[in-house]
Amino acid sequence: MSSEAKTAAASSTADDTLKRKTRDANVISGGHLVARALKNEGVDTIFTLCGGHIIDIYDGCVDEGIRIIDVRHEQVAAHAADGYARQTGRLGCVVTTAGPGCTNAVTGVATAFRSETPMLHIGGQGALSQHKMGSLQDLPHVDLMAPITKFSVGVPATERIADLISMAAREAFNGAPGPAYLEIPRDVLDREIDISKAVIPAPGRYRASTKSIGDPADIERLADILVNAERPAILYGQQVWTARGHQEAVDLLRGLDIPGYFNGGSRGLLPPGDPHHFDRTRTQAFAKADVIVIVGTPFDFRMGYGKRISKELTLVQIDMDYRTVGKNRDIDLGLVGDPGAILGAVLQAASGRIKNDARQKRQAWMRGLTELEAAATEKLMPLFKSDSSPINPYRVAYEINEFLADNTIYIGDGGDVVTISAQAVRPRRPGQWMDPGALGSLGVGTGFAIAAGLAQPEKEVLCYYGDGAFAMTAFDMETANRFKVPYIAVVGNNSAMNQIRYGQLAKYGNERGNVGNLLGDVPFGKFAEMLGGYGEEVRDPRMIAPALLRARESVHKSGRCAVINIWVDAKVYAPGTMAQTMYK
Ligand SMILES: Cc1ncc(C[n+]2csc(CCOP(=O)(O)OP(=O)(O)O)c2C)c(N)n1
Ligand SMILES: [Mg+2]
Repeated sequence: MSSEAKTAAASSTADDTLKRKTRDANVISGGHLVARALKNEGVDTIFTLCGGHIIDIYDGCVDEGIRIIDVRHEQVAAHAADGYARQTGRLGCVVTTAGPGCTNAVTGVATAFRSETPMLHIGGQGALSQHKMGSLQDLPHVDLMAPITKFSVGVPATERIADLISMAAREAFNGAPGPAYLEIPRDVLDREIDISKAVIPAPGRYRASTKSIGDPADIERLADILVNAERPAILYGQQVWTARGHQEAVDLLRGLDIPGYFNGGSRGLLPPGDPHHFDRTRTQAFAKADVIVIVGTPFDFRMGYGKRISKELTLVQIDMDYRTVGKNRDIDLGLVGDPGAILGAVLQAASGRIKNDARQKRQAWMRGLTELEAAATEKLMPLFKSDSSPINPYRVAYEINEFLADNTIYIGDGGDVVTISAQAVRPRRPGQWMDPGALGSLGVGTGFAIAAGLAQPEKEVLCYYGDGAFAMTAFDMETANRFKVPYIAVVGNNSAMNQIRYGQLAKYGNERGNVGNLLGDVPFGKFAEMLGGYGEEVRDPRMIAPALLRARESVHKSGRCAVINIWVDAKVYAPGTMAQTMYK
């Protein structure tokens, strides 16, 4: 009798793997197959919170040398897997137990879905042999995860585990990336089989290049459009960074003299002060441009669904997802493929055709926009330098930007204070801006910070939280300390869910507007101290900069997170909040 048959015969449900675990090299358990397949896919770290349904995966990870980062809440594990993928460019991986382990991770997976992050969620499930009998933590996970993933599948047999992981990885990188979910029942995971029966796609041999450029004729058309353009502008979105097309994106701006605008993870593609970097004049540029190219960001609420873009210009859209091009807004030319590959090919096609008269006009257009940028910055300066008390959140944003080092990864997690910070904070390098993206999820910060620290140990990590957002996931600051990836946390504390409160006050007045949005005054600096780190309360705007420096020093010296809790004026709101643009 083969060991596989013996195993199957011996167990009607999942017996304890560790008791039976054979060391026969020809035999492998489901959890070890998971680890083998993850290793083959280039996954070196999993984010998880333990549960009896998934422990054999940990045992496999120990054998394969895969790092296990265990957190205190599965939401953080999922955000961290997302953040790790954003930072490494590889497949992120979160492993949760059945039932509540999965439901707790939903927000993180959904965030990755709307942000188009390639990641794999592996979830436990009760044994197949107890299917529908009411086993512990049983839920229809595959149905639950289907609408927020690109691929949601149950693994029916141990033999197929590695094969289905390779399928999930392909799905995660298909077109615009996104999350995939695999449910593995406990008996499927714990079972041991002859390794010869397992389907294990060979590393490097089950995925093709994603660098497609679409229709070559459209590359030529776009090159023609751009060399003839006199007032072009390009907006780069999250996908440009996700697909690591940043060098080609920058080369195109420089090669043709086109002003660049950046949103989401593409912030930081060019350093502030670079002649092709623009961030305060998008509305003016889009109003006067003759050509606009939108790369890797949909016409969603952040773009007013494309409706604010003038009809009198040539609009080009490049996206990794065929379904996104032309959605919500008619376009003149659409290209589908890898942003970097397409932009590189366009520059190459354009190189021989550059016309000096058009280029000179583009340079003049850029000079004009540069002047407008400077004027817009000047206009903000009184707010940035405000000495008022309570502290103006614009001042906090300004001080944080002044404080950023060349290698600081900036994470924003909160409502209004973080929205305001986007007007001041300019990351110095690609990949150094992280935000939740279109799902707008509060609570991403802690998981992102842990992931950034693990993926980029030589970089500094700073997360700016609202007080509402901070309290959602802050307990995993302990995880950051435990795994020696301390970061600087700054809380803009207005003791409220202020971004929502604004709309309530505007709509229902002072009497009825403060309902369900006021929070207590919490000295969050003490939270860092409780975890063995440095904490400080700041009420004087002049004390922000020195407090940030003390935080940096303490994180360095103690290896523990620091929290600078800055008490800010609850009466100051971001312009978008006051115009309620997110709902328009
Ligand atoms: C998980 C989640 N719950 C609720 C919301 C709705 N929401 C958006 S902003 C906001 C207020 C956030 O408060 P805080 O983090 O303190 O930032 P503030 O607006 O006060 O600066 C809320 C509740 C959300 N985006 N995400
Ligand atoms: Mg708040």
